[in-house]
Amino acid sequence: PIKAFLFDLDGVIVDTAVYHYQAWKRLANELGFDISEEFNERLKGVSRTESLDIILAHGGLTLPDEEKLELASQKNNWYLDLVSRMTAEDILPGVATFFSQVRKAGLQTALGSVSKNAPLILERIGMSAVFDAVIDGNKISKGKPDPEVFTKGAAELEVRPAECVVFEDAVAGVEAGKRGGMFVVGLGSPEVLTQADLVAPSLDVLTVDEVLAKANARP
Ligand code: G16
Ligand code: MG
Repeated sequence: PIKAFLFDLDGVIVDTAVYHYQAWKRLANELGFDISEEFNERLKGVSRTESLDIILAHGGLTLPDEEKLELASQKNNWYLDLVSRMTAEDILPGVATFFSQVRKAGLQTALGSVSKNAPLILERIGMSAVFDAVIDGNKISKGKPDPEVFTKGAAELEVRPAECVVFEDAVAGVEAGKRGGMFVVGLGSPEVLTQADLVAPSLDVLTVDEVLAKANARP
């Protein structure tokens, strides 16, 4: 049976995905090209350095490592500027209700984010003490779609992957959960999150009982 829920941060708990997109778009524009919202799907759940590589390839640019480091830190500064203005009001609709159901159901929780800024964001939105385990970009060596961020979460909670449900909004994150051997709830569009076991537009329209029923019925 399912014992733990593992949550992605950006796009699941808060909509920082929009801030990442704004900051990357600004960087691309300064480099003389543009990125679309559709292109941005490829960046979701992907680490900062890998995201930059994908963007530079898109713009047809090859740059030396020092310059790439500078661009990545430039992007992060713009991003942090947006994050610093966040409050509990930025928590996505349905999250609070969903977490109270999670607690009532006696499930364990972990955060599984490849963001190095995850602890700061949790603090800004007042959710630092909510998770039983926090796995973020500072604790992992491989970003999504590698399953490391979720398998480490399961290990810290002392549960098996088959006892976990992952909540993800990104293609790379859904793949990470599936490769980790977990039941994956995709939050977004079924056309995009094709690998997910269950897809819903957001946590707002899901109940813990419904997720548990579907995940526990998995063959
Ligand atoms: C998030 C975002 C990605 C971002 C990555 C690294 O992952 O979805 O777009 O590139 O973190 O973030 P940072 O630059 O803050 O270290 P997740 O796993 O929370 O969706
Ligand atoms: Mg995400």
